[in-house]
Amino acid sequence: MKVAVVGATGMVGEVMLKVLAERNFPITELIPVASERSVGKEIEYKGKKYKVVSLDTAVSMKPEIALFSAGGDTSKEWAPKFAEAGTTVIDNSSAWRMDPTKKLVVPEINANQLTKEDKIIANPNCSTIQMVLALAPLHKKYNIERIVVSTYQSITGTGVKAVKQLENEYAGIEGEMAYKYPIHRNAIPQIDSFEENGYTKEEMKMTRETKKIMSDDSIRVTATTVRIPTVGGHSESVNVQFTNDFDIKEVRSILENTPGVVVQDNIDTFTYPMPLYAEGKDDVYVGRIRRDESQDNTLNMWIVADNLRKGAATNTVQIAEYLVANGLV
Ligand code: A2P
Ligand code: 11C
Repeated sequence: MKVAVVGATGMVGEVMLKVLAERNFPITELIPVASERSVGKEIEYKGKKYKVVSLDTAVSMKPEIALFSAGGDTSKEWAPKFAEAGTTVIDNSSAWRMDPTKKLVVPEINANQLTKEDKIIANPNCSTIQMVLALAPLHKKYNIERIVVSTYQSITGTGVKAVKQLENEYAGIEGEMAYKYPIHRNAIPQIDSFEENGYTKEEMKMTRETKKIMSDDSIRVTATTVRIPTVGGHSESVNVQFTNDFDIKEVRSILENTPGVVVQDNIDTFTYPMPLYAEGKDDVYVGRIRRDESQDNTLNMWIVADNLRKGAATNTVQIAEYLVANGLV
């Protein structure tokens, strides 16, 4: 497979390269792509050096697959050009997610919707992926009516400039700010810009993308998304109300048998997921599983995953793996 990684010098792009190498993705030719300012720069893949090329050059090289993580504007403009050249694009930006002609895929849930005709495939938002991976099997069994989610999100979701801001704050150096406020010793209840309804874009992504991935518009979702000074992954407090009652042991067993989910839940040993320990891992960790005693058929849980891995790079690579395994590219 000839594979282009668009945004190869970025935070997610770098993890994409790492994940491709780790999983031994069948690459015959790697094409790292970034902005004009990075053309000619070298990146390393499996111990070999590769020169970064421009988007124009990459299109003309006609890769079979292009993994995109270079921002929404780049995706909007360039994904159709790759698709036109016969490349299948898997896009990690928000550009195509809610386009009704594009599939929004978490492989464990809905990769079976993919066909050869899908030339631009959307990868969901990180905070959505980890939540739906744990909720999809429970929805199948008990039918979700409503989700109330609050997030505690890693600064790596913002990119290198946020990591730099936190480092500067630790060191007491004044520098460029990724956020409107200090992030060290803080919690910022705003991720992305505000929409007219008073919710942030991140909150509305969790609402809209969840319905699309689960193919169920009747699921009601309300989210509050918060940035905290962590780096290992996003954490989520999820309260979910089902139509049907559940047995907590059965819930645990369903989650334990869900590919990609790892249950870390033992209050006797103080075992629960935390971003410090999720960092660098591909799994979605679930703990603090307990009945909401204030309301019927309602469950509380705590979900943690590395936002750069399953939340972005790993999910994208898994989509590519599915395409290859099923002869769709
Ligand atoms: P570059 O390193 O040349 O700026 P991050 O989200 O971590 O900032 O990374 C964004 C990635 O997307 C980088 O690899 C960046 O390349 C790339 N990128 C940003 N803007 C463009 C663009 N207009 N065309 C191609 N790649 C872009
Ligand atoms: C964050 N979820 O943590 C965002 C980053 O739509 O892919 C990813 C934004 C997106 O800030």
